[in-house]
Amino acid sequence: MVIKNKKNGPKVISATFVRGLIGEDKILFDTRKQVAFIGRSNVGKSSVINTLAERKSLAKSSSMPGKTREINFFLINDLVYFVDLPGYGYAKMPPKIADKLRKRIIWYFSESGVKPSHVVFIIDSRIGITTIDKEMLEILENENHNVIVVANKSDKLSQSEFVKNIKKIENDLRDYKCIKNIILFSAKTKKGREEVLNILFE
Ligand SMILES: Nc1nc2c(ncn2[C@@H]2O[C@H](COP(=O)(O)OP(=O)(O)OP(=O)(O)O)[C@@H](O)[C@H]2O)c(=O)[nH]1
Ligand SMILES: [Mg+2]
Repeated sequence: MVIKNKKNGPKVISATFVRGLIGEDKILFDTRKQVAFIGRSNVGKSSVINTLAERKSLAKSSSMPGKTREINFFLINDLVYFVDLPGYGYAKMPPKIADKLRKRIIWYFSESGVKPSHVVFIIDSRIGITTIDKEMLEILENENHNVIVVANKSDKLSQSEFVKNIKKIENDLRDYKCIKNIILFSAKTKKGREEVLNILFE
């Protein structure tokens, strides 16, 4: 059930942790749609989920990169699953573990049989699009996913970085047909929250 509050957009009434998968399991699959959250380690995937759901620690976040290792399913309003994926691209992670997590992410997108209604692709708005982000975007592009780019941590941008960084991000992403929206976001200040929820629940 989605209750639309005219002023604040869709309202999250219930949010619960359902299950953590490690890939190769049976995927959680029912008639409800799934929204996947993907991005480099530490960009704030878990924090963005908490902000969207208005819950402090539904998804576990940490200042140490590499926090989320399983594919965690959260049920929102008994209607849609938010799927918190492990991060990729953390240089200090032992290569064996990094490889396992990368395979886990690709398993979700390419082998699990799920076609998420939206993929929320999260970047750090100070850092922008990296080489490894582009590799991941290629996979999403080839499989025709419906991607929303969320440029998180915008509260950390200085005035001068603001315009410059947005322009650079838009320019770097201009050739990806799978990208439907680019939204400046802050899990800290909740900037962009209504905009993202409106797209996910439309
Ligand atoms: N200032 C600021 N800090 C943020 C924001 N979003 C996340 N953080 C911080 O960034 C760190 C990483 O956040 P997580 O949500 O754990 O990041 P993640 O992408 O889930 O990380 P992994 O699970 O390791 O891939 C934490 O210390 C958060 O408090 C934001 O919008 N603004
Ligand atoms: Mg996480």
